[in-house]
Amino acid sequence: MYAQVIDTGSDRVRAIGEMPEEEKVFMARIEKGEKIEPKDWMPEGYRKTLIRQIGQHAHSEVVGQLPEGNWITRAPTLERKAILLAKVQDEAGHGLYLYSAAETLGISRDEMTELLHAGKMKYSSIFNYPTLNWADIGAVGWLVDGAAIMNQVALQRTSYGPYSRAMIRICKEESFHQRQGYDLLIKMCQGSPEQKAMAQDAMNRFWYPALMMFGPSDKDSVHSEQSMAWKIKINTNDELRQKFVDQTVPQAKYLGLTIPDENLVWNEERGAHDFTQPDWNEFFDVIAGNGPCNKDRMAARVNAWKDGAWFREGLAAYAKKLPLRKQAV
Ligand code: FAQ
Repeated sequence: MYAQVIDTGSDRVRAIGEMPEEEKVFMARIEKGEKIEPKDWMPEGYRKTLIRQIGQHAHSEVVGQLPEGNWITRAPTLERKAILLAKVQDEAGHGLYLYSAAETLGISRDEMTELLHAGKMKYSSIFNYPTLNWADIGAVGWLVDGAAIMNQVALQRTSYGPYSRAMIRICKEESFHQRQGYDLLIKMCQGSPEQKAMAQDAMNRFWYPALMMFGPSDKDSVHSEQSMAWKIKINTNDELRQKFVDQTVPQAKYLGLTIPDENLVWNEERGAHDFTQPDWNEFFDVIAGNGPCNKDRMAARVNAWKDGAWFREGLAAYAKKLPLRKQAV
């Protein structure tokens, strides 16, 4: 169902000697750390890879509103409700920055939405897992936003200007998201034994899906080599996953939560934690459309798109009328 239709043509990294002159100039700019802007010459594979990655990221932000939106009406206090509402609205905003960045590459937001709805573009695997208890909202902020930021901080230095600038703004907001999730879990972990048990249950269910957010292990990553040569990606999937584990272990300890991995241990020699990899069969199954919530998530998005048609049509009709009215005046 989720076959890759945005053919990036980027499977093979070419040597500089094999490149036409304009591509050599492009690669020299990338090497120097210059930003590539929308009107600059770029290889077709670079453009398509960006549309695939930025579009997928935009879809993730929008679909990512659903698991949290599920708890807005059931937030335990007015303050928590206001925080959650603000966070969910931020995710919509992040989607908009990212759709706008992708639009500079020659694809419209409508086209990307249609590709998503047709199962021809992806969104992050994580949002196919349900939020079953209130502590899950803490886990989404702490672990899911935490994993997202770990990747996005590096993406601020990505080579495509509009993407890099969107990332700078998004990272500022995501850091608030992560802190609110951690704060929520501190309160629950210092609360009643039942609340602590809810937090541990959330940790148990979100740990491995959070690790999966960084993508398959490097040996199975299709795009990393070319994307890193183009500085679209700055780190490999495994590098970021390792950094995330190393950052999260002391935070879990402070909360008094146990990470559900018996093999998690500090490796003095490597200066990093050894840990159990997620179940990669589950990951590939989820991104193939068979996760616990894939069907619900897509149904919710398709229905929202249909329900909003009258509003989009109204805006388009108004935009058409405006210059005519101005002319008449
Ligand atoms: N889920 O060759 P690679 C957030 C696919 S934002 C689904 O390694 P790549 C905010 C990949 O597309 C979270 N599919 O791919 C928030 C490819 O398939 P394709 C989103 C995945 O692109 C928080 C295939 O596997 N962040 O959470 C996933 O070089 C809380 C092979 O993989 C971004 O999108 C996955 N996890 O590296 C919102 C960041 N991983 O396309 C609400 C930008 C891999 O050939 C609440 N994206 N695949 O059919 C990236 O950095 C990269 O795209 C990676 C994957 C690192 C995700």
